[in-house]
Amino acid sequence: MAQVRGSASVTAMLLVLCILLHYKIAVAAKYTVGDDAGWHFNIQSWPTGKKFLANDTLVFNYSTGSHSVVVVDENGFTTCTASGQIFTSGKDEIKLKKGMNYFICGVGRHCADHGMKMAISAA
Ligand SMILES: *[C@@H]1O[C@H](CO)[C@@H](O)[C@H](O)[C@H]1NC(C)=O
Ligand SMILES: *[C@@H]1O[C@H](CO)[C@@H](O)[C@H](O)[C@H]1NC(C)=O
Ligand SMILES: [Cu+2]
Repeated sequence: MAQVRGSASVTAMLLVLCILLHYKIAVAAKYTVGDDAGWHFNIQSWPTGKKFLANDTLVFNYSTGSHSVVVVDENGFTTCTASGQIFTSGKDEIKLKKGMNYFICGVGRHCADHGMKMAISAA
């Protein structure tokens, strides 16, 4: 009898674990761009090796006025043309869309001269 109850609770635990894992996979993640260093010069390689999903949120952390975040298209990314939705709060939260997402800094020549640009592919 104890044997049966034991295996029943193991089954129940496995079931809960499966549900939790499934839930975790379905829930969108939040990333601070550049980790502790924040949104800074030469950020281009920060996304390398990370797996992003549509609806994940990026937090761009920087001191207000030093930088900005402009959501651009591929051309804006390539040519460092800051035309698109601009964020300037220093704590900007932007949700990734499925496919390619491009971000550049709109301040001075940070994009062109300091690699302050980032391309992220979200599955
Ligand atoms: C992202 O969020 C939108 C709106 O909440 C939802 O319709 C869509 O299915 C989500 N996409 C993914 C891949 O989770
Ligand atoms: C944002 O950056 C500031 C310093 O610039 C730092 O103190 C703070 O911990 C950062 N916040 C996050 C969530 O990384
Ligand atoms: Cu900048």
